[in-house]
Amino acid sequence: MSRSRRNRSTSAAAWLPLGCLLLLTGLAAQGCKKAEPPAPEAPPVTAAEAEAPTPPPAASPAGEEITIVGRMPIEWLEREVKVGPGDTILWRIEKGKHGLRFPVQADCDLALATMTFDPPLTARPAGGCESGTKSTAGDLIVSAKVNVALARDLPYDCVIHGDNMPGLLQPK
Ligand SMILES: [Cu+2]
Repeated sequence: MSRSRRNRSTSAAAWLPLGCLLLLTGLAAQGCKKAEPPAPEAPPVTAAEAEAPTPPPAASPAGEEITIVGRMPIEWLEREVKVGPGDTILWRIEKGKHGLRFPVQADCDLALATMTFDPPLTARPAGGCESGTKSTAGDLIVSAKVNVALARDLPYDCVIHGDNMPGLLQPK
């Protein structure tokens, strides 16, 4: 059985060069090459389909400006805030003296890996990182441009008031 099949295919294959020769004697040497592999023309279609989903990411840069104010009695008014790539977070003073603090090193690491702080945060001797402090109403403590989506909730608190003044950034 298998032998006869082989013989058939061999004989069929033997005919192809003949067809090529016939074409070669005519104009189209390339026409013969195209006739041999019909399969290679299929992949380009899937490649074109794969290119289609790319446009959406370009639309994300239009982020929003999110303000979080520190005030007295001690609190971040916007205690839980959802943020995403393209957003800019502004920590401002309403009343009292406050600063942004990530007291846990892993949270500081996540913050620095996903956002650009202006002015830059500084390392704390006890671990984590923090901004400077401000105390005049309306003053900007620090801003953070979100570059990458958060993979989890990101807690922070206050340089002056510590964990009595908790805040939370959440992924959108
Ligand atoms: Cu505070």
